[in-house]
Amino acid sequence: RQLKDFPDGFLWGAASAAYQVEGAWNADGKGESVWDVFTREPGRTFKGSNGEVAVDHYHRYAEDVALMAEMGMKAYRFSVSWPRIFPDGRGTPNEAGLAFYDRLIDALLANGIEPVLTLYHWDLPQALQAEYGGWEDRRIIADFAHYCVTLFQRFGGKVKYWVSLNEQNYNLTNAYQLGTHPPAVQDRKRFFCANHHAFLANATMIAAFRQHVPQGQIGPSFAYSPAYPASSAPADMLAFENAEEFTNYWWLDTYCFGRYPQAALAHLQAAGEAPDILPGDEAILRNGRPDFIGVNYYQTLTFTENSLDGVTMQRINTTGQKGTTPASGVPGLYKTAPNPNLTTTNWDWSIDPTGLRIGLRRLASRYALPLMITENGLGEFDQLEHGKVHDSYRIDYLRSHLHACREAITDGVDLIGYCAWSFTDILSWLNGYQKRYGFVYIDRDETDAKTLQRIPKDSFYWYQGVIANNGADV
Ligand code: GCO
Repeated sequence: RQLKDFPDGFLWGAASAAYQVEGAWNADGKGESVWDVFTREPGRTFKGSNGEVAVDHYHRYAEDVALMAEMGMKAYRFSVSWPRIFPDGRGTPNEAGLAFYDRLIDALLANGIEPVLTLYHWDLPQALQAEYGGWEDRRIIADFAHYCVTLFQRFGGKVKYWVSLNEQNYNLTNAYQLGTHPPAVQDRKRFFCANHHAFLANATMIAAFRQHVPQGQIGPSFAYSPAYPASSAPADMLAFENAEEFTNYWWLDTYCFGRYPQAALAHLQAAGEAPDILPGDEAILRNGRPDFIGVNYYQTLTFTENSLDGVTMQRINTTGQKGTTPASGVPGLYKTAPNPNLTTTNWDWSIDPTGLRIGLRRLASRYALPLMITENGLGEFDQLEHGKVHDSYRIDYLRSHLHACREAITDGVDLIGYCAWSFTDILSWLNGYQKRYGFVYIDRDETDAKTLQRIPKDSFYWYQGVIANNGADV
């Protein structure tokens, strides 16, 4: 069987997020985000690392865009910092904040790089968290829409691809179940309510996007870990079905069909954990169908049955010590199990390129939408040796996943782009700089910003070649 080529105009890219790269945490009128406040609390992050400087992309964006151009990148996915635009979360926009993104977007366009703009990558204005609890209050819907419409009006003429919410599933699971992201709550009812408001905010903003940017494309980025059953035993198959509904379709069905998956909703209603759904909410959700699904793919997860008094949600591995991640699950429904067929990264994430092909096929047939890989990559301890980083492990990882993309395209999946995570090394939210993902090494660590010099890794030159021949060799 002949593998299909990547389509013409395929968006070969790489990605970042404002908090993880920009630094300049209080420059030019920027307000505080929840992460600025959270990282000041002792013990929240590895060695107390924070985004005050990060990799100083705010001041070095021109140098970074020049490296993107050298690499031949066709797309750059970045996020806008909401508190840079609205220091208090709402009101009158901060012109200096908007001007920064004008400069960045214009530099990208001047180099033939398509901007892919993420509206929300977790850096909620602290003012809104303090005033009404952020995502836990319905006032967030109007405030988020106001922020988004401000960006639609300002950038709608030059940005075609927009990502609505980044990894709502992962971020809010950390924020309201694991207690590892702000506001560090552990309460399932509050978790589902915060998600419900995020869904309403997402759909409301997408409806506004239709008016303001009619020629644009918008979709969420979802942290997608396709589920596998640990065995073909019916109890494991049922656990797998439960996990698909609770860990994937809860978000994807709601984004794409405007309704919650039925078995999961019935279970939550019986448990008293369902979100408060008001009259009119369903109509709002149905009006927010995206144009594409952004897929953040790192791994598959394998599930087995879980007893009623069994395993609950567990903290994730933030140490990079292999084999330390405990099983995690919901009693009576499912829990994770090791997959003996797969190797893992130092953070215990399974390495599964075939799982990417399977996942892309599942999404394409269930939702009948184009797909864009908005993140995929390998977080590892990198070593700078004599001014070089020989990251052959990253090249292997990326090559095998791009091959899986090509196979998925041959399977008929409408895949429009691939944004590797990440372009430069970036601040990991919880892991500091020990877990690096970039094509470009940054000379700094958690406590010392050092020179912040940009040093292309071996993977940089490899990806440059992939882009130059449109992926013909993967
Ligand atoms: C980390 C994470 C992030 C996420 C990204 C999700 O180490 O902090 O891996 O980099 O992948 O922000 O969208």
